[in-house]
Amino acid sequence: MRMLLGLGANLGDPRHALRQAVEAIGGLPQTEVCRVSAHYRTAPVGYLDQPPFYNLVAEIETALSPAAMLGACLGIEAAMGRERPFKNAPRVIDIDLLLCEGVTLDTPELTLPHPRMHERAFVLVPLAELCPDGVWCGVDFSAALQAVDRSQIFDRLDD
Ligand code: PH2
Ligand code: MG
Ligand code: MG
Repeated sequence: MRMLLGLGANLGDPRHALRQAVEAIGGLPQTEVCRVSAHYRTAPVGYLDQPPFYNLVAEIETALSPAAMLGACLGIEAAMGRERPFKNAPRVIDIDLLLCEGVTLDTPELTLPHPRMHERAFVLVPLAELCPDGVWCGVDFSAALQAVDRSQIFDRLDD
């Protein structure tokens, strides 16, 4: 199954953490990383008193279910030292499932498509690099892309 993941980090060496996390995702069973956006330096959303984030979006192909992939991503976060002191707190790494091909889901653990992806420049701008027409596996986010506030994106850096 094709999936889109959103990664973010703003503690320690965030760009190294992004690379390390992508590598770990590629090392999961029956999982291949197909495409990865550049790194984007972005304004924090939600809780503002923290350093800028680095964000990327990755497209993967996996035989894992969405629930299994969520568990695996939480495992990678934990192994990398992720702590959760409060909502939207600074973090060494965050790995979110954005879209899973053909899947809509609303459980306490996981909602797909990701409920806030359409309002987040730090997701939409890297995603547009992979899907310039604003459509991914039949999911159309082109209207959100038109409306995106690019002032929230400070820099694009090659990984
Ligand atoms: N993640 C959040 C909340 N705010 N802001 C930026 N710029 N990047 C993120 O990845 C991010 C955020 C919740 O996970
Ligand atoms: Mg997140
Ligand atoms: Mg998360």
